[in-house]
This record gives sequence, structure tokens and C-alpha cells, in this order.
Amino acid sequence: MTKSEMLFERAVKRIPGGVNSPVRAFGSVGETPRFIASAEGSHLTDVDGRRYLDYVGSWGPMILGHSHPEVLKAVEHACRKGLSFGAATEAEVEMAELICSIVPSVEMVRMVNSGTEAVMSAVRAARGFTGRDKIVKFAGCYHGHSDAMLVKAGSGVMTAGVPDSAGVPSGCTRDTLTAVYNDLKSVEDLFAACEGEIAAVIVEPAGANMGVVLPKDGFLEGLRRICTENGSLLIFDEVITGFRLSLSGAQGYYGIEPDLTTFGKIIGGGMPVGAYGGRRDVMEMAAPAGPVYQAGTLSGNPAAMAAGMAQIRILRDTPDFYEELHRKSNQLFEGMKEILKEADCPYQLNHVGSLGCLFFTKEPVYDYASAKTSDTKAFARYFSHMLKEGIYLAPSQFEAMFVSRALTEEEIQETLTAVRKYFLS
Ligand code: HOZ
Repeated sequence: MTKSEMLFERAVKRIPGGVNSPVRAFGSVGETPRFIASAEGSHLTDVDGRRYLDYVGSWGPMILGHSHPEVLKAVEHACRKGLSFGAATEAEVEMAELICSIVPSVEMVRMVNSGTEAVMSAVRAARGFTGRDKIVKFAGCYHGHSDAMLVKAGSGVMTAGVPDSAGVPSGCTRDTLTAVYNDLKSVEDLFAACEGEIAAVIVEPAGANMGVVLPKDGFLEGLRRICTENGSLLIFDEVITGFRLSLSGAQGYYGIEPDLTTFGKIIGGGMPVGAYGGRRDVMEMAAPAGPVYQAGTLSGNPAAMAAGMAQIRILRDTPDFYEELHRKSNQLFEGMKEILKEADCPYQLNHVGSLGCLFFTKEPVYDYASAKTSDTKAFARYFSHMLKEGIYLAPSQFEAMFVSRALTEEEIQETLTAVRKYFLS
């Protein structure tokens, strides 16, 4: 028995499912979770001493790779001055100024502790601002685990095949309307049916929780137009895409300005951080400036701010950071496409920037229904092969591959060799 297996046996006795977040379980791929002991650069090392090239990156935050010395130094320095004050700090002001200086649509920002909290708070601000209750979300988009958002959600909910969670009172989702990703007509129909009632449309500008699903030309522009015409707010959930697709996220990459944005992951440099921000008039609804209540003991925590700021400054100040990241990512994803072509496997590889996903289906994948055509058993076989080869992928068909800047071209080549071995030998 490996140490990971022994730990898992202990874990399931005391932690539901043996994990603290469902996506960490390897159930859908028929494996035992690898328990991670440490990580550095492009690698994870498990408790059995096995090293893996990491394509999860803690589900997004580790865009620089693990244990970046400047991020660690900033955290160590902050920790020595105290772990939490529950009071205003200079670091919070610096963080807010940093985000606003990078993301043009963000005039004000409030720090929270996770992406879930960021979304919950942004939705509340949108409802408070518009005086309306209804929210439009898209099937397969995942916006964290708050009650109102657990309707046809992606990520672990999709992997588990339970589109609506138990324990969510129907009253909590009564005002959540679901549209079809990449289908503007489905959004227009909801607006026609609920005229004057929709507070906001929330969307992942590039879907990264039903695998990777890219917005078709005109989709995001259409959402912007529909929201503006109807006095509704457009919320971009950039928990995954923020600071990843470009320094100013998907909104910079696609050139669309939302009213509100939610952040998480990269913004915390590996610490538990989220944020929501956007138009000043909407953000000033948040207490104590306005009547929308939202709070948090650890929000803006000094160690977390230090980690996030150190990481964001590296992204901002490293010349050609995104060009290099995208070049490496293209080397991987285009290399995978060539192998699939050579092997005559008509599978779909969706990718944008440093996010990608191989779907085991012949059908083009552009929404929840087409993502679900993927053969998850075929994915599980591929996953197990890659794991044996020392390549750590997300243990679900419906998650993204995250490329970090720490991966070298040689390591990407090593990954392609493992892919080649699976499809061509
Ligand atoms: N958005 C992450 C994966 N799709 C969530 C990570 C988690 O649920 O633990």
C-alpha cells in the first residue's frame, strides 16, 4: 500500500469523501488521490516521493509555478508583522490601487476570501443596485458553491452528475435563470419573459469549469448589448481567467467591459483570496458606503495581500510574460492536436491562452450539452496513463489544464511524449 492510499483510508473516516473539496477526489477517474507533500516550480511531490509535472496549479493560482521565491519572501515578511488584525491596513489600499490600475473596468474593489464569496457578494451588489432579483447564469458555468449559483453548475457538480445540489432550498434558486452558453437567443428569450426583472447576467467569459469552452465571436459583445439595453449589469466571473488570459484577464483579452468582475485564485498568489470590483456607483452599494451588507473577519488579510500583490507585480513587471506563457501553452496544445491527427482520433482540443481541455468526443464542444457528449471513461483511461507517466492532470473531464510559466519547453516536450505514447503506441 502506498502512503497516499494509507492516508486516504484515514481521511475517509474523518473527512467527507476524504477530501476538503470534491474536485480533489479521484473517484471519477477510478484512482486514489495523491497526497501532496511539497511543490516547487513546475513540479508536485507526493508523500511517496513521486514527482509530477503539474497541470492543475492548485486549480489556477500558481501561474508562476510553485514556491516562487519572491512570493514566499513577501509572505514571510508580512507574517513576521502579525497574521491578522481585523483592522484596516496599508496593504489593502495598495492591493486595491494595484487592481484598479491594471483592470480598467474596476474603479473600486472589495477583498474577500474566495471566489465563492466574491460571486455571492457581486450578485448581492447587483441586486441591491438594480432593485431587481433575477440573475441569468449559463449551464456549465461554475460560480462557486453559494446556494443561488448551484443550478446547472460546472466543475465538481458536473463531474458528479448532479446538476442541482441537495440542501439548496428552492426559494434560493427561484430567481436564478439558466441560459445556454454561446446562445444569445436563449438569453434574449429570458429577458423577454422577465422584462424589467433581471438584475444581472453572470458569465465565465471563457468557460473553464465544463472543460474549456470558448465564447463564439459576438457572444460576449451580445451579452454586453443585452445588459445595457435592459438596464441589467454584466458580471464577468474571472476567478479563473483573471490575470491569466492577459494581465487584465478575459475582459482585456476579448476587449469587453463588464460592470462587475469577480476574482480569485491568481489574485491570492496561492493564499485564500477573492475580490469583486467594478463600477464605482455599483460598488458604493457595499456597506458601510451603502446598504448592501457584506463583511469578513479575514478579508484583506495581510499575509494574503502580500502573496497576491507579489504575484501580480511579477506578472505586470516581467517583460513579455504572457507572450512566453502563451507560446509554451501553444507548444503543448498544438503538439497534442498534431498527435491526435496522426493517431486519427477526432477528439476536440479547446484552448485559449494557458487554459486547455481535451474532450473525448467527435462533436465540437461549445456549451454544456456538447461538453457532456465526452466519453468520461475514455478520459479516465487517459488520466491514469498520464499519472503513471508523471503528469498530474485535473482528475475530471470537466476541468481545465492550467499551464504555468515554470514549465520548461523540455517539460512540455516530456508531456507530449506521454501523450504520444498513449495515442500512438
Ligand atoms: N474552480 C475550481 C475547479 N473548477 C474549484 C476548485 C474546487 O472546487 O476545489
